[in-house]
Amino acid sequence: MAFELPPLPYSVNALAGAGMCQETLELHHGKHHMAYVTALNGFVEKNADLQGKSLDEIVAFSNGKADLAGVFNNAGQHWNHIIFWNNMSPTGGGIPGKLEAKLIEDFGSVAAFKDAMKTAATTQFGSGWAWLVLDASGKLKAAKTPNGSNPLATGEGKVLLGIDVWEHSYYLDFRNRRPDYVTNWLDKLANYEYAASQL
Ligand code: MN3
Repeated sequence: MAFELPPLPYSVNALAGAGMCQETLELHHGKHHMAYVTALNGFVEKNADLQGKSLDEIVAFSNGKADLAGVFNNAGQHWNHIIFWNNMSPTGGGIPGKLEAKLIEDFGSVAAFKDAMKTAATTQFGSGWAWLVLDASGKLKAAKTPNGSNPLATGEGKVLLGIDVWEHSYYLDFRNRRPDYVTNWLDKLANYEYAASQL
């Protein structure tokens, strides 16, 4: 069965008041994410090794294989964007008590957590992602990956939040100011209810 573009969990103009305009979402979801899904389905159609595998299995199978780099990039980006849409909310920014306590325990404070995420996001050179993950020892930490990679591929832990720092995610709203996009994302767009549900 072919992979499909999931619908956004909110309307296409729902995040405009929180710093992500309708045009950004239309292009990012309807064009960029759609292109990853279309490319992935094209690879699966031509490669029997990929057929019948789940998205997670395709990411794992193609990870590190030079001849499957295109498969990995597009499968990874499909996986990453499914999380990304669920990681945002028109009423984002509020941190549930359970998650807040864990952030304070592992980062020292909510401000230190946000600083760690901003550092990961702004030091990712070029395109990629910043992540909040729960590592194997049960500790929350900030991580970053280039291009279409993710913590599923690197084994860095279970994802609670992923911030897309490809320019297509912020250029219409914040131009070249990635730090401002990330600060706004953490303060106004982040769906911490979703993150807490993954604990
Ligand atoms: Mn993107």
